Amino acid sequence: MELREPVHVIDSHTEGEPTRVVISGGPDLGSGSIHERMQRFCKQFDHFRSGIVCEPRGSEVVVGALLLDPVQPDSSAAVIFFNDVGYLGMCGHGTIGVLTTLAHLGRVAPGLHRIETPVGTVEATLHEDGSVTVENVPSYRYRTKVEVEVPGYGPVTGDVAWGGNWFFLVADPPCELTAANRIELIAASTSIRAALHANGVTGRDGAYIDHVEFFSEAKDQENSSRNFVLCPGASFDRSPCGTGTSAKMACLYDDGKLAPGTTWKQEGILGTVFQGSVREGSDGQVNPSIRGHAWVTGESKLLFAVDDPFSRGIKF
Ligand code: PYC
Repeated sequence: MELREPVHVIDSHTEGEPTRVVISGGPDLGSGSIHERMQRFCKQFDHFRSGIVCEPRGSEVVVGALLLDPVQPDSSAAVIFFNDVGYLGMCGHGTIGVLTTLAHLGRVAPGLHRIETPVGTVEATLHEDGSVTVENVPSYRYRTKVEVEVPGYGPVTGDVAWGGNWFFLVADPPCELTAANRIELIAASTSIRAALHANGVTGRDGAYIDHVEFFSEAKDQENSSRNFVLCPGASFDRSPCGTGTSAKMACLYDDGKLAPGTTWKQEGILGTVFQGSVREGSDGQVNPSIRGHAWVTGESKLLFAVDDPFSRGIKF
């Protein structure tokens, strides 16, 4: 069997949501800013993205993270996040997974680290107990109480907010937020996303809103709220979603319901929790932080035979 160069990956999960970090064997994206290198990745090596995260080597749940050399000498890493349908600006659970993976490899020690992403450099602290706090990119609410007519569901109202990705946040879910209801929740959130698109509801500068987030009361009284997050494509976040929690906290801050420094405990669909808080930023934005825990689950060499019809992944 003739093989292409193997790809060394380390898998982890952050509060239930998987991250696959590409350690070696990735495409040569040349030099330049992380944003420029992401453009090259999309245009010339998209088959690499799909081959790493899609079936048969991955699944729609997996978020990939391509490790690159950072531009700034004081950064610990640069990273491009991707999934089964495309690329993510930032990824909270993924950043926790990346730092945990780098610690597993012995490349970072507990302390503060700077990680470059296509939407800005984030700081992340690896704590002695193995948990990670991510100081996410500045986040803000862009539009409040937007009503959209959703075929089969009627009018749905939500806020549009940025937390490193674009979110539509809905406080009135169609059913109880439980993993058992995931099929119904995916159907409803996918219909909302399509209706936003059909009605021209976007993020700033016409950006496509690719995440939809439902909220309800927390199941555990210790926590502040529970969510369900539809990710780009048809997968849902098994974790409480770092960028989604950031978008939520930006809205709460805007409503005067979350004071800077107060802990917000966001429970996800599996009952796992991200602890968040905000610091006041400029122009009404907030600087959010989220803390969670990742666990390494595997270390593998992905093989690609030259005649494998699915070396670019299966496209459904
Ligand atoms: O944790 O920010 C996040 C995230 C985005 C998509 C999946 N997880």
